[in-house]
Formats: sequence, C-alpha cells, structure tokens
Amino acid sequence: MSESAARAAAQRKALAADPHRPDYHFLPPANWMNDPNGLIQWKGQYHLFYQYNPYSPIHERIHWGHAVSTDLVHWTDLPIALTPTPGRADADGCWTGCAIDNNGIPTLLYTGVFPQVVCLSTSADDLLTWQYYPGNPVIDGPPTALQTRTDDSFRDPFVWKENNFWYLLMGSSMAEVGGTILLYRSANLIDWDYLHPLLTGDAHTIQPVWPGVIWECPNFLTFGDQRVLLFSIIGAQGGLSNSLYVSGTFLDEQFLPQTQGMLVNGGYFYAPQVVLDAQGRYIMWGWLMEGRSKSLSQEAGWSGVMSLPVLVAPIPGGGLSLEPVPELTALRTTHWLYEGIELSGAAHFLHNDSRNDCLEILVAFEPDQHCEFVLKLRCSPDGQEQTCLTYQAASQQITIEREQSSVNPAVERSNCSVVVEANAGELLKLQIFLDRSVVEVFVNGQYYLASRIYPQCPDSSGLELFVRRGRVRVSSLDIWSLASIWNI
Ligand code: DQQ
Repeated sequence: MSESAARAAAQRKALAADPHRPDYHFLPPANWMNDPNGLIQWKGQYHLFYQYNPYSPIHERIHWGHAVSTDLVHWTDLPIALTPTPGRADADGCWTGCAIDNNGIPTLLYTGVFPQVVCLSTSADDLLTWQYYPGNPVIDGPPTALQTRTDDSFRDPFVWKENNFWYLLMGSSMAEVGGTILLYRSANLIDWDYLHPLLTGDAHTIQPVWPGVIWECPNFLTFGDQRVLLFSIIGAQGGLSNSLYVSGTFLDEQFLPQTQGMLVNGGYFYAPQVVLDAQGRYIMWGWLMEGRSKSLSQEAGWSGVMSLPVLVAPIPGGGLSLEPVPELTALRTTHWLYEGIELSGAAHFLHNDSRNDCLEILVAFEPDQHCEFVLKLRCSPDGQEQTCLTYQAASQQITIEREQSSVNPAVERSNCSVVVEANAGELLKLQIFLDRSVVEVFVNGQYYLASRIYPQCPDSSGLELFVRRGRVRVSSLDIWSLASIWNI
C-alpha cells in the first residue's frame, strides 16, 4: 500500500466510530471537503475530485482530493491531485473546476486564487499526477468591460466541446443586477474569447425562486435539443444558498431559458457537478454542507460529505427527475418488508428490529385527501429526540421536521419541505436514505430533499409510522440495512 493510501486508511479508521460520520456516502479521509470537482469517467473508472483541505476541517488553502470507483458505490482514495503552489496562479488555492478528455489527454480547467483566474493542468498517467501548464492562467480575470462589476466573483470553469469549438462557462456576478454565467469560446483550450453572458439573474425577483446575487459552479447538460443549466447561488449576506436549474435551448451561442426551479430542496445540497457516463447517463453529486456549529466540526475532525450519486433526466415541461443511481442497491443487507398497514386516528406502527442508523427505507402509501402522515426517524424511546418526515395531503408538502432532531443546541433545527404534484388516490413513494447525520429523501423518483441531523442520545434509533390526521394505507414498507462503503 502506498504511503498516501496508508495515511488515508488510518485517518478513516480513526474517525469511523463517530456516530455522525456517514458510512455509505463518500467523504474524505478527514478534515474539510466542499464541492465535487472534475467528474469524469476514464477507462471505465469514475474519478471524483473534490475541494479539500487536508489539514483542518475548515475552508482554507484548498487542494483537490481524488478518489476512484468502478461501481459508483465503493471508492479508493488516491493521492491529492492539485496542491496550491507558491509562485503560481493557484498559490492560494485550487478552487472548483472540471475535467475533460482533450483527444486522449486528460485535462483539468480550474480556478486559481487569488485573484480568481482559470488554470489548466494535464495528466500523462491516467489522472494520477497533474502537470501545470506553464502559460497559466489561460484566462487572467473577468472580461475588461465587467472587471469592476463582478463582486470579486469569477470562478468555476465548466468546459464542453460543440461544433469544433470548446466552450467555457464561468460563474460570476453583475453588480446591482444579479448572478451571471459568462460564456467563452476557444479552438485550443488555451486562447479564450469572451462572448457574452449566457444568462443573468435578477436579484430583485423572488418568483419562481429567488436567484441570489452571485452565481457559481455552472454545469450545462444536453438532452437532445433541450439544454439545462445548473448553478449555485450566493445570497446577499454571502451565505451559500441553493442550486437552481434553468432549462431551455442553445442556438447560435445564445441560451433561451424556458423553465426554472430549485434543483434540490432542503438548503444543504450545494455546488453540484455532473458527469455524462459511458451509458449516456448524467450522474450528479453535490456537497452536503454541515448543519452544526463550526466548533462541533472542529471537534469532530471532519466537515462536508458528498450526496449520493443521483441520475438527472428530463421530464416533459422542462423539469428534471432526480433519482439515486440503481448501483446503490448493492449496499442492501438485512431486509424487512411490511405490507398492508392501515393507519388512522392515533394508530402507530413501530419497526422494532432495527437499531441501525444506516438505512434505506422505501414506503409506498395511499393518502386520503385530509391526511397528515408521519414517518419518524431516529427517535429515542422517550420521544426526546426525533426527526419527522411528514406528508400533508392538503398542501401536498413533504417536510423534514428537525425541531427535535437533536438535544444539542448547537445544531440547526429549521424544517425544510417540497411541494409534490400528486393526483388524488395516487400512490406516493418515498425513498429515504439515512446515513447517520445525512437524510436524503426522493419522492416518486422525481423530487429530492436533503438535510442533516445530529441526534445525541445513544438510543435515538427508532422508526415509527403514524398519522396526525386522516387515514393512510401503507401498501408496502421496505427497510434495508445498508453496508459501509469502506473496507476498514
Ligand atoms: N467553492 C469553491 C469555489 C466555488 C465555491 C471554493 C462553491 O470555486 O465557487 O472552494 O462552494
């Protein structure tokens, strides 16, 4: 085993007993992680790079961590791919960027800081080590006309090839107006011409979603004639907010937006990236931020986790469906199946068998039109701690209620919800992934909610179903224990 692999294994082992540390989601061996970067499938392997501070669980001196997988589920740590280097354009950090295949040459385009510029590196050994292009930066800052207007935001190149040109998107901001994504073009990846903003938001509107003041981490997906722009937004106080999608068409280098919306609900999923794999699937990961104080992350010795890999596909009307990749079923171990559970009044159904905090739960239910159905997760026997996942038929809302998720006052406890479109009498299917402090909920293979919880009591592991009002028939409840993805 190489020195770096042995160090990574030792770090993972030292943190494995932490009851809040996810066990089947990717996260680094220790310390800080934020955005997924440079996703690419190369010679059959999925490469996942990520924003990484290997020295401390805070966002500082950002490197690119690197891991590889053949099945999207199990990962092998590889040596750090990019390191901030004195005297270079990435001296203060190697921020977010992408990976492309340039005629057989693996190539990274990423943000060097400070100032924020675009750097290029190539690999001659199948993505293991990277050679910094001596002519860097390939883009040395915002276009002249915008230089004073970008709110110091010019980052996260996303590159693709189309009609014999390379195109590049940069996240930025137009002062007083809103977030923007800038479009560039090149014939050789080195010399770039700024074309125009691909899209600019209006920070003064709130419908259908508030688009924030700075846009970062663009991705551009192609589904035939339909294009989908993904980006993440920073709010007025500098807070990282949410990720949005905008569907439309791309003709003559102009993007014509048609539909837009929130990509993932909950407020914890940020800076997603996608990879188009050999099967033609767009697979997305996002950074799941922590929902606890910085000092708790410092004490824990780690911060940030990757979301599950999620399939992104178009649905009629310009929206997107989001579903976990089917490969994740490989993690299922012990299985419980309950069928035909009728719930009404104060009826409870208790699943006693599982003391596990790493579960997949699949619940298919028929709500009546007045019902409020509750699936309680991570509840302690005395009810002091509990997280309620609720479906309210009147408002068609799925909510993760966190007021009582933890007795620790230093964790966030706001609720998050998503409105789902379901017809009366239709079966609703919730697929829930619980991985210690991570809760992800997929609804009808379309909507996706992600949140974080930090139960403190050692016995907060109960699972319960009940209705607060109305009636519900649970046609099936599948519960699986999920295995760890680490061999430690
Ligand atoms: N994180 C990176 C930036 C990006 C932001 C820095 C989003 O490149 O804009 O770590 O989380």
